[in-house]
Amino acid sequence: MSKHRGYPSLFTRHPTNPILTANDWPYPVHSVFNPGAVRLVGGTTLLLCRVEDRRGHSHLCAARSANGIDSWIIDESPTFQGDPVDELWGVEDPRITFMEDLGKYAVAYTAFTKGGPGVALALTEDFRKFERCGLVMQPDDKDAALLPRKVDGEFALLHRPVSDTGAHVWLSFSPDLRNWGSHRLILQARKGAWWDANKVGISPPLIETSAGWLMLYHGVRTTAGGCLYRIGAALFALDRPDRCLARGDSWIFGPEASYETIGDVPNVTFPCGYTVGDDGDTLHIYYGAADTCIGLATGSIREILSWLEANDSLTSYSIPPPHP
Ligand code: BMA
Repeated sequence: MSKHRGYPSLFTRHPTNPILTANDWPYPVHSVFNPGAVRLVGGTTLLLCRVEDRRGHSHLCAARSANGIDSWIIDESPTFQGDPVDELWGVEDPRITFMEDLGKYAVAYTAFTKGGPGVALALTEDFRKFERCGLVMQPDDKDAALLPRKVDGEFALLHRPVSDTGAHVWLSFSPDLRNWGSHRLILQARKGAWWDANKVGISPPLIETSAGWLMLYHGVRTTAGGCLYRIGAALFALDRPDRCLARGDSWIFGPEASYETIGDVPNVTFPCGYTVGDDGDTLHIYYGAADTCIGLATGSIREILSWLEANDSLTSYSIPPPHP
């Protein structure tokens, strides 16, 4: 494993990054970033990209590639647009989960409503036709993803509501994907000088491993020069996804390359999707860089888990107690 400033590099940027930019789009767009990702049956990688137009409104557009790196086939027009009334300022930051019981993909996304950003869900089998579930978490709430199967008979949704106490990751449960309750605080933003003080949110959906659900989450550091969006790791129990087993002390991926440090919003690395290679270990994260373009970085699930074990900081902040 290579090192950067003495720290292990858990992710390697693809040499052709950024792999997708606005210039690749078949119709006029301002920027493309924060894609959800999935490997379809047959191996094709599908990215559901957030695409921003010159009004500042976003829609989602699908790009497909056999190798997940290049030769993308991009839909000729927007794939999924905001509902003109309920999502009038657009749809952002999709996270895709294949729902084992439903045999469908669920897309959790940020719906920009008149009341601010909230969490909405849609189901699809082919990323061409969508069944909208509408807003499931009212504003201010974003950074949502479903778990692929029910926990104790209920669907489980990670999301990030904002309150006076900060922006933390919550887990909520539903019998039908529409009515949500049994809310649990599962990952708190730290305080003070920490890289993930005050504001955290999941990045891609949780990654199932033999050790537990691996969460890659973003932490936001507010500085005099603007916000820094970096990625850290935590682990949750497979049968009790509200129970945090480990949390890394430092970030493991952050803005360094010029396309990550320069753009509409500088110093942002924001993955919303991942795929896993045929070996079951190679992890590809697809991320928005500086809210402008899309990068690909590759790591090893095994190495991230070993790093987490060696750099676990659970003792240095307060974890919410597991539910009885
Ligand atoms: C977050 C989200 C992301 C965005 C990031 C940096 O709050 O809105 O869509 O990439 O800010 O601007």
